[in-house]
Amino acid sequence: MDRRDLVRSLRWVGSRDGWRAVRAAWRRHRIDARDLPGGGAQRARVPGTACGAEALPGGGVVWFAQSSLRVRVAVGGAVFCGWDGAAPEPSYALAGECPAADTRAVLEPDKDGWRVVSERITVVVFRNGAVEFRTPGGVLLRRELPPRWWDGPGRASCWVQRARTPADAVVFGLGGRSSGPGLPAGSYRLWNTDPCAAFGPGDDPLYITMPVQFVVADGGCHLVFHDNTWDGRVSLRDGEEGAGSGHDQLGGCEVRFEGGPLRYWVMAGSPGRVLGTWTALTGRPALPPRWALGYQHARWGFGSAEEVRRVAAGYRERGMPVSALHLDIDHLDGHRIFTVDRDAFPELPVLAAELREHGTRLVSIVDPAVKAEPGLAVYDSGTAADAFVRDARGQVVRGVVWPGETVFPDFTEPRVRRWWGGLYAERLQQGFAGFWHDMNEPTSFTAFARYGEATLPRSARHSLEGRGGDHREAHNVYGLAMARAGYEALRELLPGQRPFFFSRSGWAGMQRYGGTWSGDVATGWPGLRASLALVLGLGLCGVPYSGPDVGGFHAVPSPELFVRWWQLAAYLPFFRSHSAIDGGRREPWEFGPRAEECVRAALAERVRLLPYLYTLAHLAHRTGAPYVRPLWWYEPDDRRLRSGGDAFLLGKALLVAPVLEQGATARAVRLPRGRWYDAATEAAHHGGGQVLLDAPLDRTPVLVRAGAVLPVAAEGGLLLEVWAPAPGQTGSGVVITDEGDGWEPPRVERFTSRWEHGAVVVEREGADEVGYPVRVRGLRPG
Ligand code: NBV
Repeated sequence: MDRRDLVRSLRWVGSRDGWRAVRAAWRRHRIDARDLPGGGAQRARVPGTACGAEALPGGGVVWFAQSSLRVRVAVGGAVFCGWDGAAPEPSYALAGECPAADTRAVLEPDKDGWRVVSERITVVVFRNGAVEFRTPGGVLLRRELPPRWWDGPGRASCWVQRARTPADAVVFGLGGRSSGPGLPAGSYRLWNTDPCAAFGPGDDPLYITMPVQFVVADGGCHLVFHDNTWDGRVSLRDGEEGAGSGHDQLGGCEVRFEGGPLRYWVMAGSPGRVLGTWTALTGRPALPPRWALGYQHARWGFGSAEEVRRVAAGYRERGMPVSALHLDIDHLDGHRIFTVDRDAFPELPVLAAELREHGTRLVSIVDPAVKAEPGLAVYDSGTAADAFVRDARGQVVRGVVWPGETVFPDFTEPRVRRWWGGLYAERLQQGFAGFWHDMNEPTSFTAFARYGEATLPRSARHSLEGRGGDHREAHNVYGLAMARAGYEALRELLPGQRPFFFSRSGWAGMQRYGGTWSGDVATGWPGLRASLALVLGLGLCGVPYSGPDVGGFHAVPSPELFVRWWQLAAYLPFFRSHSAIDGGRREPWEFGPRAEECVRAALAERVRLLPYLYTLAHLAHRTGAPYVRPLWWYEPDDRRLRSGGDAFLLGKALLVAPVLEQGATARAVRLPRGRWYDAATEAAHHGGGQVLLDAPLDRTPVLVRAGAVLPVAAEGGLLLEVWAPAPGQTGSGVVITDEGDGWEPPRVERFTSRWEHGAVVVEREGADEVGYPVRVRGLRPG
């Protein structure tokens, strides 16, 4: 803690809630010391030598002197490995029932032990318990050393497993990490954490952690997911290329958990295939309603309905469309959830209806903590429903959050999810159309770190779907289970509409219920860079809908920084400006006429690209492919593309090279192969190398892939923008349209582009007519 933080803490501790937080932290400390006795100092157990094997559907089980390993290939290609009898279920990550075994895969003896050959992965189990995963061509994807187990506090079985990956491998993912997208060597904790301050690159862990590693190497890509919700750590080590032979050349990773099963899934193939398999297993990303792809404006501290009206009118007068305004905790009565401060926000439904007439929806923040106040309807009904987390002695656990002393619903109990879900009816009556889950790591304030973390006691009891367990197991899925409660309720309350949720915390599978956002990213150029790392990394974990607080959370950005942040976010799925109560305003006109002009241009481009973004939303929902893709997505074997993380592909057609540096008016970017056109000048660039692009303040460099067929909004509807294929080449594009909401199957149209007699021709697959006006671009000579 630096001196400034200390002074801030002391000031805070001097406040009423501060003293409450000291008390709560002390309580938490005492409960854990009482209910979680320390672990025994024991020798670690290892599997020992293999003594036999048995073939079972999809693979088999190998018996070791002191353990067993089940290998099971599932239909769809994912390989499950479970040590010590661990099965794939129950699991918070899996979308539904575990996929059936692929009976074509069988366990057979091998010179080193046993192997299971499947379509995309060959698994070799060695007699000492090491396990290798190879491509069908025999290239090593990862080699795991025999695991080790020992007893931890409260008799939890801790374990560690080391793995080797090719020296050129780069690891992405692990949830929302600020230092990526390619994760540098180091140790990453798996424990969802509110940093309780604005964060920048390298601050770790953050709100969403996931034991999901997306590994990209020359020899192939794979995703490994350790299905374990406990506190853990992944340590990454760089490979030392050329430093010797054999395993010296391999990079490495160590996974350790403080409890829970040693079970994991491995899937391999092209990046698209891997994410397809991953989201088939854990759920396809929820399809947002179309309005959720428009620009949205939030602020902690609107303070009154009048201020909301003023901001909305400001955008309207300037012809800048806002699809949603987000109300933060200041619209609640004393920060109590599911209430309204009726003095400051009288007649919220009227405000909502008024805004709606202009195409703007209202989104509500929802925190999980309930003020412990008898007489408060939510507290009383929750108490009657026995909804709140208790300690090992049966006392309801109390913490401190915005409303003061609070209690926490146990979302891991189906009955509690139903009770909680019913509360959203009140929000709908107030006129809200979407939901913003915050503080659900869960966060309960702590005064000083030495009294423990800003969350519930680790010994607090949870239902865990009736199995029973403590917070060490439930913590990381608290936000995920809260999202499930809200999403399932909305499906019932408004069956004809697609729910719109985004959640600060979550875990593997959270995409089933909605998206997320950066959380409190620090205002500053490093924060801008971290915003992009988060979106790219989360996309590779199956969570494609996210975006940062435009302008950063806690301070006033310079006009230049605001413009650059806005320009980046205009190409990200969730496009929302937001600021803390003391972070100033984010209305574009607050930053001067030049900034306003630049922002207006970026917003106009966002609106123009909406049909394309909407198609990408549908594609993400159908295949798991994120809208925002790393540059190596189509060429994962190109090492130079793997090392850059400051530019990205938006779908297949666009390459966005945002300006992330102060004062820059040009920037370099390494292009994937093929021909690319500058979207602004139509100048052609040859891919495979580095190019320098102009980036004056009013423009983000964007390139378009030759041959792309891009749906864009034009007066009177949709237009196909067709970018000339490279000579002798063809191109393609897909357009997915629907009503913008609801559950009717969309219309999917595929187009191809090619040269014919010196002209660019576009055709719709399976139809005689293209069906849309076409504009050909990229014909500029040179
Ligand atoms: O609800 C207030 C804020 C919210 O504006 C922000 O987006 C969240 O990330 N919230 C955190 C709680 C307070 C943070 C200091």
